[in-house]
Amino acid sequence: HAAEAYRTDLMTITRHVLNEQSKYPESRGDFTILLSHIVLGCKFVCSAVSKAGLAKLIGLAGETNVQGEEQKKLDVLSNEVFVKALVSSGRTCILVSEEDEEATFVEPSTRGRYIVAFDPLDGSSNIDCGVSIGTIFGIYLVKDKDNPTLDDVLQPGKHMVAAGYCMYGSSCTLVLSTGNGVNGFTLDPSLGEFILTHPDIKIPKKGKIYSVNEGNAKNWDEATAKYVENCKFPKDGLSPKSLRYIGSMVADVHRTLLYGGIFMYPADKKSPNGKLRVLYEVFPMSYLMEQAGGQAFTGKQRALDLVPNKIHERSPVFLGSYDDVQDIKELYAAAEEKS
Ligand code: P6P
Repeated sequence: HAAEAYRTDLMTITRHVLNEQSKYPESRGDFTILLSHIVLGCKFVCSAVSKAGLAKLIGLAGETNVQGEEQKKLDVLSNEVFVKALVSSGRTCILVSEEDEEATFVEPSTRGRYIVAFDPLDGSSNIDCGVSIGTIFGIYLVKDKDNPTLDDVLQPGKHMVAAGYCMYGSSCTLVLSTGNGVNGFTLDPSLGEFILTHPDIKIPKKGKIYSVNEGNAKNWDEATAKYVENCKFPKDGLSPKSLRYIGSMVADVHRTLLYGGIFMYPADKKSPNGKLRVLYEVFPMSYLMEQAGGQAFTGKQRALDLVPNKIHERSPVFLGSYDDVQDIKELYAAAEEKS
């Protein structure tokens, strides 16, 4: 009966969010409408990414199509789809995209109260070899929708009202938090709906996996080097951790969220602020980790306390299982005391 009930009581992402929003009597359904447009963008990208390999096979990608137009790169195409979907939702007033140098201020006539910072297709360099890639987004509320300014965007991540990612892999999985925990939805292509498949995700308190690009080891600072050393040669006789590094943030973070462990993109001598972008990579993933019972650290402070000065600012990040991140926080604190 449970299986039958499950099949007939379809908990779609829209229904799930409506249930959550009903807890706020003042909510006017704006967030639900905004989310439905983000979901539309994810469905488009899921479809385009799954064809990308095929397109390359039949020689479409990078060539001119039947109208003689240059086939757009998938990340550019995805960005255009998300920007158009978000503007047409009538619920946004500022958009920050990894693909656009400047923030987009929506026309007053179609402006809403939400700010969306997003990476439309993170890890897109991995498309050609079939590695999972993803869309990452963070959502803020504007202070005064009649006078939106960049200050509304340059806010600490703890002011976000929602964050999520959609991973385009063996299946299309959307992981979302609106501040009451984390839920995962999987696209059922036969319905064209995201169905709740991972309710109330909690990250294990401690994990057995560390995830970092060891190729940068030469340039790491002392605390990171010490932490990775402890993962490989544990002092307390515990077994070493496994190294898993896909090189696509959404895939590495999704595995960390479900299996536990730590994902790191540390600062190094070459890039003192690391590589990952604050507004649409570090903040959304840090928000999700905290909502799932984990934590996120920049090497200096709680990631969500960081106040960005520029919309494409970078920050080092260590995120994942609470205890694993705590271990590296203690190593940074000790290094701080010595300095
Ligand atoms: P590296 C992909 O290019 C990306 O932005 C993230 O998705 C990923 O975590 C990171 O860069 C990988 O960077 O330097 O290890 O190749």
